[in-house]
Amino acid sequence: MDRARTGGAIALAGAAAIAVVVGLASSAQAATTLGASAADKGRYFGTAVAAYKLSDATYSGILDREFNMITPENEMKWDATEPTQGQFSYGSADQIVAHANAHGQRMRGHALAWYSQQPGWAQNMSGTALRNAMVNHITNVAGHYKGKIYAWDVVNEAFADGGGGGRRDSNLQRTGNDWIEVAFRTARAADPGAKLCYNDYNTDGINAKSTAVYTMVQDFKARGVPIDCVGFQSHINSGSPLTSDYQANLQRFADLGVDVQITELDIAYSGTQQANAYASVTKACLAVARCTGITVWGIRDSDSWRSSDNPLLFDNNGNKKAAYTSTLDALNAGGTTSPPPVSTSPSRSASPSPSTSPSGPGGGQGCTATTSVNQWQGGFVVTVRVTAGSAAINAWTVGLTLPTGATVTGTWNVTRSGNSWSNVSYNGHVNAGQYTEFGIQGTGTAGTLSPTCAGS
Ligand code: G2I
Repeated sequence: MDRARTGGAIALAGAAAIAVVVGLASSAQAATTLGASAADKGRYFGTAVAAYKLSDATYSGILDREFNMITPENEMKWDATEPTQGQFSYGSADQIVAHANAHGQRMRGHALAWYSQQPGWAQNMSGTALRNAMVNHITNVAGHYKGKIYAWDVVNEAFADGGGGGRRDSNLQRTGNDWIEVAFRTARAADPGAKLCYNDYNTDGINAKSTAVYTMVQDFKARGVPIDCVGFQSHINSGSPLTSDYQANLQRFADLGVDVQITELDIAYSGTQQANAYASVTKACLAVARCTGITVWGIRDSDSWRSSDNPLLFDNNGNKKAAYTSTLDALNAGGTTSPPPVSTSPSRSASPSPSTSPSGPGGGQGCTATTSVNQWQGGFVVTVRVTAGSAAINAWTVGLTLPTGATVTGTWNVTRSGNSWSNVSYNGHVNAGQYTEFGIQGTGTAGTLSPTCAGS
């Protein structure tokens, strides 16, 4: 990586972005925020958000500076979204989604089916009535947010703690062991573009509980149950410590053909021990190609569900802690030396900076595109994967022609112009050898596709 390269774009108020070419001696330049650094590695860095805190300027200031993925801490749970059966209430969750849209952040949805935080009416249900209520809930909530969610925690915390390796008892579990796969199939039908995750805690090392989840994922993949990702909450504390097999555990799940994500990270250690543990978790994610991102469970220590443990990256006043610095350093150190992304600055423009690479065309800035098709009677979803070549790219366009009779009804993570499909603001930058994905939903038959890719 000894090429000079293009510098950043400066957005002028109300005017088009102009590219400023800056010759850099080296392409390595440390990113200064968690989100930008993670994006530089083809990943995201997110946090849990409470809607009622968005009006707190310190809170939202840190949120919008540092994080490019948001999980609603409570606002998308069953008790919040369907307090009365059949009557849906999306106000607080919509507020968070609107904030994310306004600030170029993506959304993780949390959580469609869970034994906890059920509304009272569901807690009192059982059998077929509860099963039907769960399906109706997932259909409505995932449908309401269709196209707006990067990944859903479809099922949360369904396995028992301890050595038994079995399912947790709950009213949902008592509707029949297939409730989890029914939840995933229902979510896929409601929002075919969202990644569908299973999410749990105390599964952060190789143990009986994580192995039980592993066995389920293996079975789902073998039988074609739609599962795309596994979330590892990673609520680390002395009773549930960070273990040396953390990375190996992520890797064994990734090897099953699912993405893995750290979904609710907080670490109830202090000082250097906490900083080191955050760095270890970050390095583990960066070392696993299919670990697509890290989410911490809150911003300041005072925002934490267990605030007395001070388990987060910012102190009560919003100052960066040692754990913040170690996390950012680990992000910056991980992976290859690639340029800071054009797509993650707070003043991002809607389109990527024009490419004016001094190395010119053919300077190794290529990409390849591959497709996978999920076809059913009358409809399809095409997932297109854009993989950068031997150098990072900052923008891409895929050429893809669908057969006559196929009609596009929805897309995600992409902007379309006829048969040209180009990156959106947050996914133009793809590190060397890394990939990003976009989706096309349609009616008719997708057939055999021959995509081309141009990167710059
Ligand atoms: O418990 C930590 C997390 C474990 N994994 C699943 C997550 O969804 C869970 O998050 C926590 C939230 O951080 C808390 O904020 O889930 C708790 C509920 O299980 C949340 O606490 C609840 C309180 O228990 C309620 O009394 C309160 O009404 O927050 C609610 C909204 O503020």
